Amino acid sequence: MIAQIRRSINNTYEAFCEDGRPYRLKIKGKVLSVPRWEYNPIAVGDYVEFCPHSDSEGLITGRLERKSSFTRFLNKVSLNQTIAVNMDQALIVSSVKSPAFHPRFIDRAIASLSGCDIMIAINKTDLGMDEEEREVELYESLGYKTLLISVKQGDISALLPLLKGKLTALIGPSGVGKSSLVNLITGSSQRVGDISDKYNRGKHTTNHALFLEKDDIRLIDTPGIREIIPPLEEPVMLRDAFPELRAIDCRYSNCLHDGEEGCLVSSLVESGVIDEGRYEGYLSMLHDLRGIHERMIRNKW
Ligand SMILES: Nc1nc2c(ncn2[C@@H]2O[C@H](COP(=O)(O)OP(=O)(O)OP(=O)(O)O)[C@@H](O)[C@H]2O)c(=O)[nH]1
Ligand SMILES: [Mg+2]
Ligand SMILES: [Zn+2]
Repeated sequence: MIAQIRRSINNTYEAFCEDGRPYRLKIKGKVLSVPRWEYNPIAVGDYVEFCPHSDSEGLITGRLERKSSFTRFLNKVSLNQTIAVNMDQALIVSSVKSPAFHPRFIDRAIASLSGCDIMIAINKTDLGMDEEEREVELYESLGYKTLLISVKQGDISALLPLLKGKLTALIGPSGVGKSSLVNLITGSSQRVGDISDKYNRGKHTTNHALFLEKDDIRLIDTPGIREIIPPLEEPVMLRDAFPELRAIDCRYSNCLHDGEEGCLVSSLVESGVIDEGRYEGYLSMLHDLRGIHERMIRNKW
């Protein structure tokens, strides 16, 4: 039988079967063959094969191929952690003022997504917007659908039609209002948290990913992430997460735009065609990725 994972807690997975019946599933020993660089074999959104041993419990025997994923590198264990999979689209949620708008987080989230469309929502517009507007225009010009919303004021009408008929993963730092948005849309009552006075950050209220739905809107709420390191992969894949860097026609098609001879990037950054903040964010991620690769080789991983 096949079921889709809705939530995972302590190696127990809540899933819904094709006929809508809920099951609690566990993984049997080491039967799942997953790449050794994966931290968690099963993520919310996964379709799994399982053997039922009652009408509500069973053992997972396999994982079906994923069409999309949100995965980051988990530094403390040096493995890729997958947070949500099989979504049609990701909604990267950011806020203004509290917590402050953080475009470099958005870039890192984009680089950690694959196989799905990406939209960006700027929440808490009731707190007022000023210098953030320029950044929002930048993402629009790069081809990302960008929405200004205020969950507090119930102002999400531009967003709602874009969620219909789709599975959408909500991704963003702690405290930007992901769970508040999910509650508003689905009528659920997940816990929402305060913003710390000292750090102007959320308090990591949601602690695991969760699948919720209302009518034909299906959502995956995820825990706020402080630090995203894109997953361990080829550096050129990181470059390709930046549409403006992917499009540069340098002498070598695999040019990483990091000081290579004949690379065109520096003149494009200087003339303002490419946003300097995004480019520097890219270099910082490239640097992270190279450091991780070197550490892996040194440790004969
Ligand atoms: N001013 C304002 N506050 C909002 C808005 N939306 C949510 N909040 C508040 O922001 C705080 C954090 O909201 P949450 O929904 O818990 O944020 P989250 O993104 O789920 O946070 P984590 O679960 O920690 O990742 C709460 O105090 C909400 O009431 C909004 O549109 N405007
Ligand atoms: Mg939350
Ligand atoms: Zn180049």
